[in-house]
Amino acid sequence: MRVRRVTMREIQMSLVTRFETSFGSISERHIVLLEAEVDGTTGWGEVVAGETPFYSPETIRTAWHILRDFIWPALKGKEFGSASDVWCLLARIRGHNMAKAGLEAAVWDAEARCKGLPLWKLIGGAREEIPCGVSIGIKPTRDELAGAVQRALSAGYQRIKIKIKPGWDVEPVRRLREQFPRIRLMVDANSAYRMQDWPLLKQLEAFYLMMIEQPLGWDDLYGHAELQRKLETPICLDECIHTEEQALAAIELGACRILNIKLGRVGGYRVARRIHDLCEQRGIPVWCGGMLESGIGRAHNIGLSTLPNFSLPGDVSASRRYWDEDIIEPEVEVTPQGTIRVPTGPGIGFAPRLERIEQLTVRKEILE
Ligand code: OSB
Ligand code: MG
Repeated sequence: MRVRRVTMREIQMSLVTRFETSFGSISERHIVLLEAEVDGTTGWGEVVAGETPFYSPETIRTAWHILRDFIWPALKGKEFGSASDVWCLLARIRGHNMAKAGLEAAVWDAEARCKGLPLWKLIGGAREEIPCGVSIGIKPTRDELAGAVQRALSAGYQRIKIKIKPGWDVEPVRRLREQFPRIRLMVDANSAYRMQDWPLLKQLEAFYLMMIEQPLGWDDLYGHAELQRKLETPICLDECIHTEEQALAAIELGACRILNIKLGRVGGYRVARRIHDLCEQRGIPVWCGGMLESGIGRAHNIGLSTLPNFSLPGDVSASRRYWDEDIIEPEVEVTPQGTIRVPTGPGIGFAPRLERIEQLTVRKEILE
């Protein structure tokens, strides 16, 4: 295989509802899409970096720069056997996992299309339907939060995650537990707490949460290990895990009992699968995180979620939760049972709507 050409596009899309986390609030997304021509086939990938470096160090602009000035030169003209080799060709470039993952994913899509296979089968997926959860942002009031939870439950979603931050934690969770005593509920702090806040996190244990996601620093494995020893509730790591080695360290240290895997954060399918396999061997359940992706990134998340150890509902939700109109055909839909049926067509199994993508494009560059 050889990548002949990559079209980079930055598109702009408005979220249906403003999304607030402990690190910021967003209503307009800028997303980098990659269209890769691999031999005679086209594959699509999405760079999940945000507009700001508040979730991770990468941004859409650093990704653009690294793709154009380093990733493309490392890949251009190179012959390789499978999409799984892309990671090795990029090994000299340290970090920038989201930029790498976007292109790797596009090559996987192309390889699967070329072989006439669904991408999820090519990566070894084993599930025809995936369980879905929702991630609900910080709301102005507890009533609005309860309303959003009720709507998600009515739509069928199997588990509810709410974002927390200091000042928006114990009381909103208490309120939800009063109204919804039996739902599968969890919280995500996006690194908003310090070790000395542990008594407050301990108070959350009264509400039998499925897990607490990333309470401490984005690179603080040791702190999470110390905190996990004080808590009965499983800690789930997100921001902390960028490599297979960090996943191993987290497990060995006891820094988490559950892992959130995001393709972008770990640099693509190759590493995501290795972390998945490691967790499976160690009895650590995983689930697929989300980054407010467009349909392209979401389609990849659906594929990844078919691997056997993705046993917990992920943040993989329907197109309409994010966008009035998505950029793929058909849109992603969630069944009343809170699942997504995995598509059976080749590649990601959804068709990019090129005309709509062009309309939304604010920047474009062709690498060849
Ligand atoms: O921490 O999982 C996170 C969105 C942007 C950045 C980080 C996170 C999130 C979400 C949204 O929780 C998940 C989704 O795409 O629905
Ligand atoms: Mg998270």
